[in-house]
Amino acid sequence: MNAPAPQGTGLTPPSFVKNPKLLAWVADMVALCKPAAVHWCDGSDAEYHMLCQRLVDAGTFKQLNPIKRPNSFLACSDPSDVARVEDRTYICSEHKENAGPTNNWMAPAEMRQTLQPLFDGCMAGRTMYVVPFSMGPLGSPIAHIGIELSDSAYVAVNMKIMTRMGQAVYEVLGTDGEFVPCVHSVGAPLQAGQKDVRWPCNSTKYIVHYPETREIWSYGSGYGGNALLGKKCFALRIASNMGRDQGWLAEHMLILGVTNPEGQKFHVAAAFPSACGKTNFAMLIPPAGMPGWKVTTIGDDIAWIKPSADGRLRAINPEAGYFGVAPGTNTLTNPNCMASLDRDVIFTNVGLTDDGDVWWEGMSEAPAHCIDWQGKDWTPAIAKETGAKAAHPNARFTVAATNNPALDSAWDDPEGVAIDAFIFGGRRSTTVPLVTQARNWVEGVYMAATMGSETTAAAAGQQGVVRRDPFAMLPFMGYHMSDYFQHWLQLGHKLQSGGAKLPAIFCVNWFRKDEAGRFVWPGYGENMRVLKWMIDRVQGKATGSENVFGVSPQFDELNWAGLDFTPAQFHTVTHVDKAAWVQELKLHEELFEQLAHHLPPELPATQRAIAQRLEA
Ligand code: SAT
Ligand code: MN
Repeated sequence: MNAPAPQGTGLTPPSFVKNPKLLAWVADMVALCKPAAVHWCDGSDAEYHMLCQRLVDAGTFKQLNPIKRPNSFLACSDPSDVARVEDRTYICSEHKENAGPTNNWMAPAEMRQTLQPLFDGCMAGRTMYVVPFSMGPLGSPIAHIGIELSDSAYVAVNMKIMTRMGQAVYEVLGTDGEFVPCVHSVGAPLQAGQKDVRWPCNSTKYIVHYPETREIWSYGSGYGGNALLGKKCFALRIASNMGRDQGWLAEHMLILGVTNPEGQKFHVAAAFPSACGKTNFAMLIPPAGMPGWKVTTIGDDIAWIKPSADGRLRAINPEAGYFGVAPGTNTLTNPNCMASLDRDVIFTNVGLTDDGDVWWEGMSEAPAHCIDWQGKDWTPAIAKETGAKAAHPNARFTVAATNNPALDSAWDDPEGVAIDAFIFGGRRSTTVPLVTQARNWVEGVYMAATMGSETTAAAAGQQGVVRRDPFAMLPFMGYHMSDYFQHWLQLGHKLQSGGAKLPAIFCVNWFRKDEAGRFVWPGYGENMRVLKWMIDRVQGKATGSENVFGVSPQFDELNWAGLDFTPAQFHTVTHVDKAAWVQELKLHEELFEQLAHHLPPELPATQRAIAQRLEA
């Protein structure tokens, strides 16, 4: 992935690094990983361009046509390294019980012994990049610093886009600041004279978290959340531990601002599993029938949320860029996103067109020919015959938030934005209504805890199976899931008893299908109609009607201007089918059995109340 590194360069740290703990740790890691050189990233544009050129020279990057897609590159990964590897992801807490039944666990001492021989010499022949980054606005009271050591230049350039990366981080860190150490290797040492491959990786993979010592060790993969350690590893798995200890929340949530025609602004944080349209929702453009409404993006994937002095929950986006799913994105589903991708983008695993641009399924009319993500010829005829895809279903773009035309003016505010509502959504073909509001905080936590979703291509493994995905955090929870439910309940209780008004909690499902298997709700920009109802509820303007599960809108409470959606269709996406819910509650029960140890009693109590309403 890197041109052969000049032996021994960078071993003397630059003068701007003044943190003794950091210097000692890097020295230890150099001794362990034995890189040929060390590059201390300064985060400058010049450095970014130099590293991109290095990746082009190594064959990892292809520079796209500079007229069509200025300053943009395409990387195609090894076909075995295309998504997060959940079965190789570990929470290595001292006690197994603290990882809980939903995480893989190994005792820290045993894991360290396992990793030691893998990391010993793992960077031979390569450069170790020292990547200093801040999750959240530099110096924000909600932000935290990490340092990633990686032997992948691809990781270094992606981290430049995805985080606040560079020399300024060392100033915030000072001589005694705290940082989360993150070690990453693709696990492909180069012997003297050995030719590198385009996408080095290893069939042995470990994504390891030590929650007590707040460390991350990742081996064998160069892809996405496996390798960009600020994202799921730090901002969710490690940060959820910090949040529990320090009284805040690290959530798999987008954050958006929504402004009504009167100019009043509200903020919403919404949790959906990976590849369920979070980026689309965060960049939503209201339909023509709803003039005066405006949605602005604070974040598209992760929220760090802390109670402020006035008892309100304030959220920041710890990231600075978007690592979004490309397939299905187009000027109709997400015009703001398409505009964001005009320039300065790193694409991974999409198709390369004959004029040096990119293409993916669902982007536009198919080109007559392109090179698919595996380097093979692709034509519509080949696709029809073999099912071959130009882009991998988990193909991604990496782009700076500042490219987004709908970026919220407060997206970089160190104080964050005050949250008015939480939304929890899964991908469910049946059972779960379009939108339901919880009657109180406990019921909202119940909704979030029992969320289910059909699995997507964001994780390796079978797709389309319904699994419970509490808070959309199943793959990202850094400790015992039941303790996390308890943390949410406690935080709500504490804020409420302090007199604060808690955010409203809603559960949504954009993905319900009819008997013929077609999506019924149009989704995308039309989701604004549901969002408006939520804002109406927050303002006490809509009555809704109670069902067994919570409060749902009546047909007339949604704004239908410019959309042909019949009461019958509305019924299809909102009705609560009793038999289906009896089944659904059994699945909730299974989850609660799995999580029985530590499970807050409020949750089974809520379930009993729903069961009783179903029987009534
Ligand atoms: O974790 S990734 O960043 O690779 C993608 C996702 O699951 O959302
Ligand atoms: Mn995500």
